[in-house]
Amino acid sequence: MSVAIVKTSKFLSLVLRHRPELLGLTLDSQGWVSIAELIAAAQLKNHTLSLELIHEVVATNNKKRFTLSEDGQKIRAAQGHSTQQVCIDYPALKPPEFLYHGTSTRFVNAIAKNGLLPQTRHFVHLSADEATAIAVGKRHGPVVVLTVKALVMHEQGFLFYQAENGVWLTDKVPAQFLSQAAVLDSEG
Ligand code: HQG
Repeated sequence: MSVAIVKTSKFLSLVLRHRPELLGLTLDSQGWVSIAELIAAAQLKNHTLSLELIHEVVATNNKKRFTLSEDGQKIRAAQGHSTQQVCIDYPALKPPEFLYHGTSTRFVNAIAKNGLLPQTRHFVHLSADEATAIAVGKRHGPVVVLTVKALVMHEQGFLFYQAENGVWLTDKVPAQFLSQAAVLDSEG
């Protein structure tokens, strides 16, 4: 993947998930912003952004981080938001029996005590498979994969959502629904 694509993907993550105000942009409550406005706002701050570049990032992104609106006029981050401008109404779904969360060994004690919390993001992010959870956890250091008893939680009234890129979301996971699936070192 080209340097320009990776750079643009990181820039779009920053603006569409965390700091739209850096470009003077306002996202709507569902996270959408007009692509034309985004390009113009970026240009004012000397960031090169074009429709072609945006389309290439959306199409090639390994995690499908960005979604275009049906009419192609708007873009949003599929998940991962921290900005208070956004509160996406994801449809609630019945989860599979188990979901997975990859994290660092250094967070394990706090998670055993307090459960999984969204921290700076709007939701706790969960993966459908262990391999993905390992990749997510590795970003933070030596990995622990936690198994979440998602269906039991659902039966007890906890809500689960799935972003359009397949990432599962929930508000919190109390510790009693967690168990340790695997421990790997950060190279593992
Ligand atoms: C940990 C990436 C202490 C949690 C990924 C995680 C994902 C606690 C860290 C998406 C805790 C937050 C999200 C508690 C949770 N005490 N630590 N009670 N509860 N934590 O990055 O899930 O590449 O905000 O385990 O692929 O790692 O950006 O969340 O380690 O889908 O597209 O606090 O971001 O996607 O870290 O990753 P993050 P995450 P992108």
